[in-house]
Amino acid sequence: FAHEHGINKPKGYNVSFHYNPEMEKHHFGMTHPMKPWRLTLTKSLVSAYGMNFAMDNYTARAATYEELTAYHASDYVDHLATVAPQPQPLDMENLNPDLKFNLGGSDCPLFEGLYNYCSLSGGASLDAARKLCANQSDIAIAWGGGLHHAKKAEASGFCYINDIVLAILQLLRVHARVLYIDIDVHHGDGVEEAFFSTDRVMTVSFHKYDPLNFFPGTGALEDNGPKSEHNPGAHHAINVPLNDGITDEQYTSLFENIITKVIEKFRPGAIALQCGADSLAGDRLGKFNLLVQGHSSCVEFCKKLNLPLIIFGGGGYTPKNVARAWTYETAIAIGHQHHIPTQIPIHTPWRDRFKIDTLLPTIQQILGEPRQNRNTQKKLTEIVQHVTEQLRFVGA
Ligand code: TV1
Ligand code: CA
Ligand code: ZN
Repeated sequence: FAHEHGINKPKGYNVSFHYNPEMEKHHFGMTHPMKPWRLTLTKSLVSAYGMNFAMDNYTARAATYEELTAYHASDYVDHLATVAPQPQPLDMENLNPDLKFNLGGSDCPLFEGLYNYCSLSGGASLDAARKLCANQSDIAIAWGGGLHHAKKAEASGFCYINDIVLAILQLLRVHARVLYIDIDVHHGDGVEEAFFSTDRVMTVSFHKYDPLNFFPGTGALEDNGPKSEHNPGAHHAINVPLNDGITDEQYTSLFENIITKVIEKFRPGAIALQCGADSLAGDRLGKFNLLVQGHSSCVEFCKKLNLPLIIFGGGGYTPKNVARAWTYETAIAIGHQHHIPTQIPIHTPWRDRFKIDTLLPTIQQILGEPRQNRNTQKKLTEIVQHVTEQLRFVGA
């Protein structure tokens, strides 16, 4: 397609795409919501649109032990490398009474090739970060990354290795300040925790917040980093707690409003954007009303800031919707979004999996009836106000 329409790689603007087809061969278990196969579907749609002609494509390598232990505890990584997979399925809640490093429960099962899966995800995000550091990419994309819940010495919420933290540590070698933005429907707790005590990383997560009923239960509006004013990390964690049913219009306005103010005060040298697609309408776990348009407007907005940008995947549990969003966001990165046909190309492998043949389905096409919107304008205004007040403590 790109060939026919003469919209090949523009000189002077580089997007790199970091991906390893080995990743999707791994399985968390039959009924587990995390399906690495969504990466195959995404890659196949990106290719069907001919977008690979407009980017530098890299087959990501596996991260080394030394790279993984740049953040993670070595006894945890050792354990990950040696634990034997359990017989599948093990899909009932925590059948294993003794979860070493929180491994082997239903959320973070021990599956065949687990260590390989983790190091490939980490390797792709590290490669992406290094391309940005070397000024060889303006935007680097790693859809296999974005595993924001992993802790230093613990697996959590489908995440084992925190590829985002590893990538940001690379960016910090070159940039004085890095801004982390997280549009996954879940709170980016692992990344927030890793950089809790530094003023060199500001974390901003937008998420559904319902501490008793929605994972991980953290990320209240008032949680803005260490409570001690002597800790440099104070005021450097921004949380945007939301309720079910938020619309494109509300989300986009909130995002642009908050990120504009954050950029003004924090003045980052680079941006790391986690694009979890479970914030889309029709997700198996998420209950927002976001369309691909609203979700991807966040990517478009970040691109316009003209800072080195690394883009990760993350959650996303309805594979056809994940593939649509991440394909459209790839198009935004390379500047093709207004030139590609919205009809899914006829030769796309697994085209029937998309059910509806458009890249940009309406809320009616996805859900029939939208979910009830439980976000009042009053609450959203309050959020912006609180964030603005926090930012008064940030910057020179
Ligand atoms: C096996 C089989 C595991 C079916 C897990 C949904 C399953 C979930 C399953 C599930 C599920 C969660 C918790 C409960 C804490 C547990 C990639 C007290 C239908 C970034 C991680 C969500 C989200 C974890 C990851 C959450 C990400 N929700 N079916 N598990 N325990 N865990 O609530 O942010 O998207 O749901
Ligand atoms: Ca989030
Ligand atoms: Zn999520």
